[in-house]
Amino acid sequence: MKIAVVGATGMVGNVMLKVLEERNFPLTELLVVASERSAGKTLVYKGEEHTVIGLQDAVDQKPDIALFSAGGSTSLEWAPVFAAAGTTVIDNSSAWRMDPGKKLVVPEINAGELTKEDKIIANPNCSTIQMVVALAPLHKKYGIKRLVISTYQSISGTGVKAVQQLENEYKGIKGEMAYPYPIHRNALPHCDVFEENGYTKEEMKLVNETRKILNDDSIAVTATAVRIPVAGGHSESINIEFERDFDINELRQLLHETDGVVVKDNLETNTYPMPIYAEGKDDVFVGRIRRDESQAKSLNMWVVSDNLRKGAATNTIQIAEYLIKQGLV
Ligand code: A2P
Ligand code: 11C
Repeated sequence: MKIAVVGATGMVGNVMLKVLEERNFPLTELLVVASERSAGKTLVYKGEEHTVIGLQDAVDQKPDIALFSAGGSTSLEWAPVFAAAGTTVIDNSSAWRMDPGKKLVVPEINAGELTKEDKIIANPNCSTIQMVVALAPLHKKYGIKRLVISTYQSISGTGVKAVQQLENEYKGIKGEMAYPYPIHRNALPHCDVFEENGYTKEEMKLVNETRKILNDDSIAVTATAVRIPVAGGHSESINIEFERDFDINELRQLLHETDGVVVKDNLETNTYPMPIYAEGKDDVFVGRIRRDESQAKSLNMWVVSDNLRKGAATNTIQIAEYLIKQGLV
């Protein structure tokens, strides 16, 4: 398998290289791809240096799979070029997610829909992925009617500029701002840009991507996405109203048995998921599982995961692993 990582010098690209190495991904050749700005730079994979190449050079080398994380405009322009050359693209940007002709995949849930004809496959947004991994088995068993979500998102989701802003603020240095306000000692109810309906793009990703992945447009979803000064790992408070009632112990057991989910929920020992423990791990951590006592058939839970791993790099690589295992590339 010849694999290209497009955006290899970026934050997610960097984690992709790390995750490929950790999982001993079955690659025979690795192409690290970035913009002309990075030409000549080298990146290390399994102790070996790889020189960064440009996009056209990568297309010409016809990789079997290209893992893209180089922003939406690069994906819109270049994913079809790779696909036309026979490469299967797995794209981490928002460019193709809601395209009706493209699949939006979380392997634990809907990888079974993939075929050899899928040449551009979309990877969902980080805050959506971690939520649907926990929701999918609950939807199957109890039917989700409505979701009310509040997110507490790490600055790493914004990128290098935001990490730098927080560091500067810690040190009291004036520098470039990724956000319109300080993030240190603050919480910004503002992730990604505002849309005409008063919601942010990040909030609307939670609405639209969730329905597409769970293949159910009848689910009502409303969200508030908040940026907090956490280095890595997104947290989410999720209120779920089900169609059918549940037994809380059975529901808890179902989550225990779900692939990719780790239940961390013991009030006696103050055990609950937190970003400092989720960071660097590939699982989705679920805790504070309890009945919503204000409404019938309703539940509250708290879901945390590393946004750069399961929320981005790991999910993309799991899709690639599935394609290889099923002989779809
Ligand atoms: P470069 O480092 O050369 O700018 P991040 O999301 O952390 O900002 O990273 C974005 C990634 O996408 C980087 O690897 C960046 O490369 C790459 N990238 C951005 N624009 C382009 C482009 N027009 N062509 C190729 N790669 C790009
Ligand atoms: C954030 N979810 O935390 C974003 C980052 O649509 O892929 C990823 C944006 C995207 O701000």
